[in-house]
Amino acid sequence: RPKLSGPELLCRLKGRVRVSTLTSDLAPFSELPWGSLLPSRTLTIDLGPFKTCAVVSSAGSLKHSGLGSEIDQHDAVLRFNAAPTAGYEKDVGAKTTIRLINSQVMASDDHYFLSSALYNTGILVAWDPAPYSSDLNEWYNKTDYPIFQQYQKYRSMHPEQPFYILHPRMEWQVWEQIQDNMAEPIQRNPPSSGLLGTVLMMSLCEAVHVYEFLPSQRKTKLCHYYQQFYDEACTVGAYHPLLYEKNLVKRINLGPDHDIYTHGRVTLPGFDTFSC
Ligand code: NCC
Repeated sequence: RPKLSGPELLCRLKGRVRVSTLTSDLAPFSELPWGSLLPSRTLTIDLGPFKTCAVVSSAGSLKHSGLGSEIDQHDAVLRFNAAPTAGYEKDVGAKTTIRLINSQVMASDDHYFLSSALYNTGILVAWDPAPYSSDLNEWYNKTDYPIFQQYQKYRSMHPEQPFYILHPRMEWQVWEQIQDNMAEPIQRNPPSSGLLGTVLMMSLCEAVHVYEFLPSQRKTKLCHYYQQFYDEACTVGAYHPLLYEKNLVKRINLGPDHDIYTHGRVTLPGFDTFSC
C-alpha cells in the first residue's frame, strides 16, 4: 500500500480519532449508583484550548537533558503514570497540568495510587487496555485492571480534583492509524500512554512539543529518568507497538530532525490549526 505523507497522516488522525472521555450520561454508567462520580462533560469541552503544550515522556534519556525550564514555559504540561517532578525539575520541569495514567498504576500495590501525593496535582486522566473494538458494556465487565473500583475510591477521597477516563474507542482509533501506516501487521495491543497523551494534547492545544518520545543523542537503556532500571524494551516496546508509534510520530513531525537529536523534541500541530 502507498505510504501516506505527513500531512495525510495528520488528516487521518484528525478525522478518524475522536478524543473523548466517559461522561455520567453514558450507559452503563448512567444506570450505576456511582455513575454520577464521572464528569458530566468530556475533557475537550472542559479544558483548553491552550496555545502551547508539552508532552513529557518518562524516558531515561531525559536525565541530564536540562530541558526543565523549556518544558515549564508551555501553557500546559502532560506527564505519565508515576513520573515525578520533585528532585528532577532541572531535566523535566515542575509544572503538571494533566497526568495520564494507565489502569495498572491505579491498581498495583507498588504505586500507592490512593495514598501517594504524586497524583494529587493537576487533572487526572486514566485509561485501561480495553478489548479490541468492544463496546462500553463489554469492557465494563472485563477491564484489564479494576479501573472503576479504584476510580470510585480515589474520587471519594479527592472529590475536587478533576478526574477523567478515556473513552476506550480512542485507543483503537489511534491503533488503526498506526496499522494503516505500516505494511506488515502489528500486534493488536493498544498504543502506549505516550502516543495516547500526544493525540489528546493535539486536540487541546495549538502546538504540541513532545520530549524524548523520539530519543535524542542521550538515548540510553535506562528505562525511566526517575528509576535505576535498565531495559531497552521501554524505548522500543514489547507489549505496546511503540516502535511503530514512533515511526508515525516521526512522519508527522513538523520540526527539524536536529531538534530530535539535541532535545528529543518533536513539534506537532493542534488539530484545530489545519484543515483537511
Ligand atoms: O513506562 P511508562 O509507560 O510509564 O512511560 C510513559 C510513556 O513514555 C514513553 N517512554 C517511556 C520510557 C522510555 N524509555 N521511552 C519512552 O518512549 C512511552 O510512550 C510511554 O508510554 C504506559 O504506556 O502506560 C507505560 O507504563 C508502564 C508502567 O505500567 C507504568 O510506568 C507504571 O509503572 C509500562 N511498564 C510495564 O508494564 C512494566 C510500560 O510498558 C508502558
